[in-house]
Amino acid sequence: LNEEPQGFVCVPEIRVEDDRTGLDIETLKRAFADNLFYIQGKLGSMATPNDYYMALAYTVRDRLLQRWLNSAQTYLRGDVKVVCYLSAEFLLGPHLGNNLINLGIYDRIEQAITESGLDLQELIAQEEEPGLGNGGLGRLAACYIDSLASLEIPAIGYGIRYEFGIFDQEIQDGWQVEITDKWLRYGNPWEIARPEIAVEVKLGGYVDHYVDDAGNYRTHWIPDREVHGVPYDTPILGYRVNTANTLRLWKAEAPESFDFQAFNVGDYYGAVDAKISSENITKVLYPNDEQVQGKRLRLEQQYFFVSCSLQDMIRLYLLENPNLDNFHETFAVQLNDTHPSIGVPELMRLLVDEHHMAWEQAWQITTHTFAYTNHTLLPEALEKWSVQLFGRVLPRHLEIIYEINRRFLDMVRIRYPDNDAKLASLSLIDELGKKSVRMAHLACVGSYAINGVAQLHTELLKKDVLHDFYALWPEKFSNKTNGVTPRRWVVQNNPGLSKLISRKIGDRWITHLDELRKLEQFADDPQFQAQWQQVKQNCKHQLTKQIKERTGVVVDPTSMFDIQVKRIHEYKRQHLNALHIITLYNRLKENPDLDLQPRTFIFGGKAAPGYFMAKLMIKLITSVGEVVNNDPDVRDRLKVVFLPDYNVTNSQRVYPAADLSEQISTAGKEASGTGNMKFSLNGALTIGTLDGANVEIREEVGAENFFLFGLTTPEVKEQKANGYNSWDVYNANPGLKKAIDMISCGFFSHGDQQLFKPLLDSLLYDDKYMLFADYQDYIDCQDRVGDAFKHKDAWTKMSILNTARSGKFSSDRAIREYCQEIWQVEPVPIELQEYVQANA
Ligand code: B1N
Repeated sequence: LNEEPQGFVCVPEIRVEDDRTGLDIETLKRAFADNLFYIQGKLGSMATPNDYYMALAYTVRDRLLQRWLNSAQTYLRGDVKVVCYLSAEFLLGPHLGNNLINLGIYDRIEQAITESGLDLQELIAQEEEPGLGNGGLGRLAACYIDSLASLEIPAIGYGIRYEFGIFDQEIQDGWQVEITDKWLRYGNPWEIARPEIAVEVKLGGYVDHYVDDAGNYRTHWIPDREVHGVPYDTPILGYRVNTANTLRLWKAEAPESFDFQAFNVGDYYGAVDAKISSENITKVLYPNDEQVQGKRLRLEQQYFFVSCSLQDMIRLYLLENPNLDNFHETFAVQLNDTHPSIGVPELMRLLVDEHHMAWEQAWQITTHTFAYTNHTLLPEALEKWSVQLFGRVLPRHLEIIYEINRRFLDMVRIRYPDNDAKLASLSLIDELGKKSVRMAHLACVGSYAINGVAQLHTELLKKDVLHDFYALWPEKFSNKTNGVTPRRWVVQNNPGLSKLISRKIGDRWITHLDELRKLEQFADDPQFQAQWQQVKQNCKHQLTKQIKERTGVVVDPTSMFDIQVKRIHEYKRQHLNALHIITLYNRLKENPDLDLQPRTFIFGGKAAPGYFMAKLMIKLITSVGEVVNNDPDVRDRLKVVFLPDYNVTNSQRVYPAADLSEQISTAGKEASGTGNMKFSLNGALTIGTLDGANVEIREEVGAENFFLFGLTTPEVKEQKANGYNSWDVYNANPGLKKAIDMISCGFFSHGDQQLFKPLLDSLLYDDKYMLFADYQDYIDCQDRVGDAFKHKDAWTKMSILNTARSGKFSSDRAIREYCQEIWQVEPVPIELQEYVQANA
């Protein structure tokens, strides 16, 4: 035993685990070099920046694993309640920077990397972000899993591992062009595949009903297809805690048995086709934000990930319990919109058909398991599936839905005797026109809690879209105003501001965002104001550089940065913003010596590929930019920039640099918004309507620190009822008329009078989103913004107060409310034991 093999050096004071878990700089450097060699298979002389990134990512992942395994072991104890967040989208953004911050080793890694002769920022920039979501809804899921871990709540995020996430956007000739997002091209160091716990998912076919030998009614679903669901796990580390939860994303694969069967009958190509068609299910994210298309593959995606997830929960539960009687006491399952609402009949099927539970008991469990968050009131976003399609993909679930509906409507009949209208309006089945399943109704009936995502939105849900359900079960309804994680959206994306804040009030604000209030006392302090301005100015310089690199446009970093970044949608009204730009441009043309506050208008956002009007809005913005940016009369006082490929990575550079945040949707249309919160936290002032969470932001920061304009929700309704006519508004408002006429006569389109006609026609003859009704008020309000910006100190004070008073919009606050009022879960702190088992 004492004999040393030749050539090996034994250094007993260095234990094996130090290289994997150690946090001192020398260990980190050694681990990094080791991973470069043994995982990437590269020497420093041949390594690419991506090799270095991968080596660093694995170095960080090693340090997560210890926390992750400790967390998983703790949760397997029987008495822990676990939140399962079911979402078709998780818009995570890059992991590396975030994990360094949450682990608390950012500075050390920076030093280790620098001492290795490399640049940390460059390595961080190598990461392809997992863009597994469209916009706010998917990003909310990502913020919520960060907060769950940071609050030490046992949680699993369940979703889909799309091979292609949201497309990359290029701008060519002013138009959006979509490029496939091959985010997995160079591998994903953050995930671990778990093929050993794959599950089977059935699709299609028919249902057999029979009586078994013991006289029980049984159901047998004979599918025409089966798909394998393979979980890929990503650890989600909380901020400065040992909790590392799991994000479990499912990938569809062909089951080998199917290939084999086909092989036996000689149909090799048939088997290959079946394999391809199985794997299609998780190929690509549907790039539609708030617009459903009713496509079969989308239904298959939803069912696939929900079935995998519920089967996984049942498997975990049965590791510790003899039967499923108290399933709902271990799992609280949140439905992120109706996309996973097929979970209601699926849990019923699993309990009744597969585990032979009586319907009544299964229904008790199901309705004590699920809670449902609604994210939109837009009629075109409410999911409905044609009964015919539904029956073809999920024949057994259609039967179960009919049975749930039969029992539900019996109850409604007792509550509202002789009221066919009530039955029709509450039914899970829409019988008008093409019969369809209403997924929001299914979610309401199958859940014990229903919530909206901002106060106004929840009130509108109760008054309009879900009014009949509210009348039936008022106790199920509550509001949970959205929030964003201060780790990514302040600490990471705005280190300058974070350091300034922490110097003044300490760093507890990072986990207790309300403490930002302590900044209020410095809002008038000239020295603090100067530091505050300096931070903002630095951020604007950085964005200026980015803009130059990515668009070629040179902007003035001392001009007001007026920013609208979000999905492109008519209800979000980016074209109202464009009309303001044209109006200012016309003023300058009429009076070239006008004393106008210089502004840089920055837009970013993707349009759904099939949403022609949204794509035309992008073309309008870029076309206006082309004219304005190149007109010598403007003398650089106005610049218009369309930042291509707006995503999490790019957005992190945008929020810190904003002076003005554009939140200008038609009142009553934006459920909450979360970008509005990120801007305000980073010290931007908002120009906004009384819509979504804008209402609450204004309440918090104070009306005097918020630029309000526009119709209210009741006023929108009233004007529409009174025969609102945008044509009349256009004719009565010379400024508006001039702007519209210029677009119409081809001023921004090299004389082409047809190009923007569809957009203009919809404004002139319909104006569903009341742009013209809000135009003048918006312009007047913008004039007040321009004046206010001239007074630097007063503006800075408002900026400080916006940050100081935005603590409410932390996702930690939101998640605490969900935990206490919906999920009934408590924190479970994780003790860090060294993973000695591995060496034992
Ligand atoms: O959800 C966000 C809110 O802050 C936004 O106001 C809201 O617009 C957004 C179907 C959606 N609602 N509905 C969607 C996304 C994809 C899809 O296929 C609907 N997104 C929202 C977070 O609450």
